Amino acid sequence: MEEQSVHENVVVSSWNEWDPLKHVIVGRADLCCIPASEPACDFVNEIPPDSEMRGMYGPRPLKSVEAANAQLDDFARILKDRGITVSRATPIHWNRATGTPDWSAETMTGCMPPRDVLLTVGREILEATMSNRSRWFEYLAYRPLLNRFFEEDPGFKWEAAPKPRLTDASFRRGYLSAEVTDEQRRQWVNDKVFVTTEEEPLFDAADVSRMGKDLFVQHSFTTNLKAIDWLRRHLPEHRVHAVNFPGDLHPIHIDATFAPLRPGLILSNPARQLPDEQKAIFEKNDWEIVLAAQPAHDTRPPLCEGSVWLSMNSLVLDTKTVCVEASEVYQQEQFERLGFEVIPVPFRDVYSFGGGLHCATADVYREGTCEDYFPRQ
Ligand code: DAV
Repeated sequence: MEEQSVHENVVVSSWNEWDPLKHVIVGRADLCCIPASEPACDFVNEIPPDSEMRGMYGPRPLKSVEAANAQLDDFARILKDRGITVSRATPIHWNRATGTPDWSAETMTGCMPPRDVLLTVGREILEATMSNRSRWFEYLAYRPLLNRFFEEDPGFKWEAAPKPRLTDASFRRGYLSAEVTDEQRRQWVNDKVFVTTEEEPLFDAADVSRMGKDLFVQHSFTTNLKAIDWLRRHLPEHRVHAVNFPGDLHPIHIDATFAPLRPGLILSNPARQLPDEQKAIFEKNDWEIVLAAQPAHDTRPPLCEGSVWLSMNSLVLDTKTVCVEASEVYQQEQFERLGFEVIPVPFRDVYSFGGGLHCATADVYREGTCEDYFPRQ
C-alpha cells in the first residue's frame, strides 16, 4: 500500500502548526496556469517585459513546471524518509475556461499551494471559499483525497465554506491599478481597506494560523472580516482573532509574515509587524515574538508573485525539526540558534507556483490534542 495511516481509523487530526507531523498533502505543479486578470488578481500585468509569458495568461512554461515538480517530488521523498505519510493533489486541466451564473474566467490556476485551500482544524478539513475567480474550483484537486479520508475515517468532518458569488460587488474596482501610489496603498492598508469588500464571506485557508484553541486570521486581500466572523461561528469551540500587518502593502496569506514555531515562540516578518495592541495577547501569555532573519535573496524567481520573505515560509515537522529552503542560509542559522535541527530543502523553482514549503503543504495528521496556549485573554 502506498499510503498507510499511522493511527487506525483516525486519518485526520491536526490542531496546530508544530506538533509531530505524520501525514501531509503536498501540491503538484502539473498544468498550472497564470490566470488572466480579474478583479482580485492582476498578475499578467506584473510579468516582467523580458519574460516569455509577457502579457500572457495560460499554461506556465513546461520547463518551469518540470523543475517545480522535481523539487516537489524531492520534498515529498524527504518527508517520507522521515516516516511522514505524503498524499498528493490530483491535477485537473487548469487551462480551461470556467464560470458560474455570475462570472466567467479564462483559466484556473493549479494545485500547487494546498495550504491556500484546505484548513485543517482538529478532525475537520474545511475547503476555503477562496477569493479569486480563477481559484474557485481548486478544491476539485483535493476531492479524491478528501473522499478517501471520509471513507477511511468515521470521525473525519469534511466541510466546505459557503461558495462565494464573487460578483463585482465583492471587489473594489481599480484597487490593483498600477496608477495607485505606494502612499495611497499604505493608507488603505493602514485603514484596513483591501481589494475584497465585505459583500460576502471570503477567505483563503493560508490566512489562518492554528495555535490550538486560538486561531489567528489575517484580515487581508484574500480574507475579509465577514469570513472571520463566519469562521468564529463555524468553530464555536475556538477563539478566532483577526490580525493585521500594516507594513505589508499586499497582504495575502499569513505564512510568510507570522509563523508559530512551537508553543511560546513566533517568527515574525520584520517588515510586517503586528501592531502593539494586537501583540498584547502574546505578551500576556509569555509568548516570544522573534524577528525573522533577512532573506538570502533580494530578488524573486521569474514569474513569482510571492515576496522574498518566502524565506521564512518553513514547515515545522515537530518542535525540534524544521524544513527550510536550501539557499536561505540566514534563516537556517537563525533556526539553529533557536534550537532546531534544520532540513534544507531546495524549493526556489516551486516559489513561482504559489509559495514555499508551508504553502506547498496541508496538514492531515499531527500528533497531539487541542490545547489552550493563551489562557490569559
Ligand atoms: O509574502 O510572499 C506568500 C504567501 C503565499 N501563500 C508573501 C506571501
